[in-house]
Amino acid sequence: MTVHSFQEHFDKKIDGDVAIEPRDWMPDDYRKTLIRQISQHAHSEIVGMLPEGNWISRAPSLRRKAVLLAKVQDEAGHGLYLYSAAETLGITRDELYEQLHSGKAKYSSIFNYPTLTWADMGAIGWLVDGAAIMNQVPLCRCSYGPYARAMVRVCKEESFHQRQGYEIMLTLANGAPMQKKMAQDALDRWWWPSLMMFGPPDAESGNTEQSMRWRIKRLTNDELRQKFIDVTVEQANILGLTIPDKDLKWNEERGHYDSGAINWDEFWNVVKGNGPCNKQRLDTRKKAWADGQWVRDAAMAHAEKRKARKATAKAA
Ligand code: FAQ
Repeated sequence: MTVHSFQEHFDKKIDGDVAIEPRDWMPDDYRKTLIRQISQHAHSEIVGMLPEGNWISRAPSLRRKAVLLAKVQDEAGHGLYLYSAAETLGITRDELYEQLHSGKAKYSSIFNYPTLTWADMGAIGWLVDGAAIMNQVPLCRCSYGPYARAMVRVCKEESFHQRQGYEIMLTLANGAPMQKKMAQDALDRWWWPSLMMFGPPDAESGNTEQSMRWRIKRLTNDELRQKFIDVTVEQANILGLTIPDKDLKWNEERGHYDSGAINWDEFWNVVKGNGPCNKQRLDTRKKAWADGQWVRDAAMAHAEKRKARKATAKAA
């Protein structure tokens, strides 16, 4: 088969919605785009454990602590599925970690904001997991098989996360005036960064057009952001909380909410590493990696010893 016919075969599969699997031929740029997106996604799950991990020891009850602990563990699991999916494309786990630790690889902007009160656990579950689900449900139909399959399980778990967050918000919003104030304050701080999670506006998104053609992305950044706004406004109404956007208004003609302008300077500043917690988050990940060196050394020593013992037994 010539490269030309490999390409034709690949295009046919994409057009026919047949999944591309690790051993199939694929264009270099398709592989590169997938490694970039899946690894950014994996790093986001792992770094995303930090803002919530910060509150495990301060959860207001044993029940809340157990639920939060389980949620944060789930995020670690998501990171591991996603690193495994990226590895099927020919990159090693060590290379992926190196890219994160050196600052070469991106992770979601949202995790560079601080978690100041318990209500932030509610806001993250409700808004951040809510936005993640909105983005990830279409990824269950991504053209690359291992990524699409990982997303199915991730989305199921994210739904539980979203509900636990919403339930925290509901409890606070129906609690004492001070609790309701805390919930509103968390919404005020997390609303705009959550909208930024979907990425830059379509006109400025360098990857969307090609990723849509390859059926990696099924909806554009702006389409997903709009869907998220439309469902979340209704949820805020039920909570009796106010979305911090004075331009938010139902548009009968469009059948969608119109919303105010997003501060894209803030977004790019965070993406470039200058958000409130970028340095702290990366330092924590690098320290965790360095602190785990003895575990990796011990595992390697154990494996070497077993190998040597097996070789001796075979020779005897
Ligand atoms: N933050 O051309 P586009 C979660 C970058 S998981 C930082 O539009 P694309 C679970 C982008 O990489 C959250 N960087 O890019 C959880 C590109 O730069 P590059 C993560 C961003 O890939 C919940 C440049 O800007 N989810 O939350 C961001 O077509 C709670 C231009 O952008 C995923 O990763 C951003 N927000 O679309 C965990 C989902 N947005 O690489 C713990 C999978 C864009 O060219 C607790 N990823 N950039 O140098 C995607 O769907 C896509 O990659 C997008 C971006 C939509 C994020």
